[in-house]
Amino acid sequence: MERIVLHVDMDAFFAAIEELDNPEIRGKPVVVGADPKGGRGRGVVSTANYEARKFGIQSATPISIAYQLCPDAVFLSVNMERYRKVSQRIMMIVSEFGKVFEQVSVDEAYLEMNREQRTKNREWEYENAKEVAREIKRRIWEKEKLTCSIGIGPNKLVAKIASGQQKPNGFTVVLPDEVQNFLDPKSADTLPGIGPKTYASLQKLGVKTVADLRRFSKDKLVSLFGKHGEWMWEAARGIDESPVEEYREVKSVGRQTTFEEDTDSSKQVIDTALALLSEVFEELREERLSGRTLTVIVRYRGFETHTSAKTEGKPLTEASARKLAMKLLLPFLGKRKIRLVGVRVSGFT
Ligand code: TTP
Ligand code: MG
Repeated sequence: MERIVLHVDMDAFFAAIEELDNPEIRGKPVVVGADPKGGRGRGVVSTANYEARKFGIQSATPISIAYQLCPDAVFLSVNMERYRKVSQRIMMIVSEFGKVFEQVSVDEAYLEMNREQRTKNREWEYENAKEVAREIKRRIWEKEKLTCSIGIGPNKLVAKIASGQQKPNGFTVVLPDEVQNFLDPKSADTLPGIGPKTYASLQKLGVKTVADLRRFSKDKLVSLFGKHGEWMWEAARGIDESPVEEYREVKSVGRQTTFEEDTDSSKQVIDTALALLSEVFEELREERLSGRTLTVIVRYRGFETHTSAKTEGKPLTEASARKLAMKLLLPFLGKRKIRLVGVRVSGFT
C-alpha cells in the first residue's frame, strides 16, 4: 500500500524561541548552549541561528570554538523548560492533521496522511498533502510566530531528507517517481543512518553520492557492512518501510485504581495512593524524568471526581511526593465512600 508521509522540523528551534523572547537580539548571530566563558568554556553548542551558522557554528560545535568563530555572537544558556512548552503546543497543532502522528524529538514529527480509500488518484492525494503542509506552516506561524520546514514523500526516509532540503522555512515534495533523481546527486551521508564513520569507509571505496552507493550490489554491501549494508542498499533506492508509529511525548506519569468495593477507610486510601506513587516513581526513574507537580485524584461513590495539585519549587523526590500526597489527600478523607484514588506527576524539568 502506497503511503504519503510528512516530516515537520522546526527551524533553529532553541535559537528561534530565544529570538522571539528577546526582540533586541533578532537578526544577530545567536548561539544557544554552554557558557563560552570568554573562550575558555567547556561543553558544546546546542543550536545556532542561521546568522551564526554563516560563521561556521552549528550544533555540537565546542563552545570555545564557537566563541573563536564569532566572539560577538549572543551566547545564551539552554532554557529547556521553555522550549518544551512551545514544543508541546506545536506538536498539538501538527498532530491534528494526520492519521498517525509520531513525535521523534523536541522539534520534529512525522505524520502519515489519511488516504481516501483508492477513490482518488495519486496526484489528488499529494495535492491534499501539500495543502495540509501549508496549513500546518500557517498555523504554527500564526500561533507561535515560528517557522518550520516540511518534507513530503512516500516514506519516512524521503520525507525527512526532503524537509532538510530547503531550510529554513522550506517546503519540499518528492513524488514517488522523483525519489531516485532526488536522492542520486546527494552526498551519501545525507541518508540518516550514514554517519561520519560509515561515510569515511564509503569514501575509501570511492563512494561520494547516493548514485555512487547504488553501484554496489546488496551482497557486496552486506559483506562489507553486515545488516547495516542491507539497509544502505535500500536507503540508496529510497526504500523505507518503517511505519509511522503513534508516539507523543510523555507529559505526565500517573496511576489510578478503582477499589473492588467503595471504601471509607482512610488508611486504605492512603496506602493505595502511596503504592501507586512508588509505581509512578519507578517509571519516572526509568524514563529519566523528574517533575515538580503532584496531582491527586479522588472519585467518590456516584462518580463525583476531585483533583488537587501542588507545584513545588524543585523536582519532587519519592519522599517529598509521599508527604505531599498525604497532605493533598487529607481534605478528601473521612467524608464519603471513595471509589477511586490516583496520583500523577507532571511539570517535568
Ligand atoms: P535540530 O532540528 O537538529 O536543529 P535546529 O532546529 O536548531 O535547526 P534546523 O533548522 O537545522 O532544524 O535540533 C532541534 C533542537 O535540538 C535544536 O534547536 C537544539 C537541540 N539540539 C541539541 O541540543 N544538540 C544537538 O546536537 C542537536 C542536533 C540539536
Ligand atoms: Mg530543527
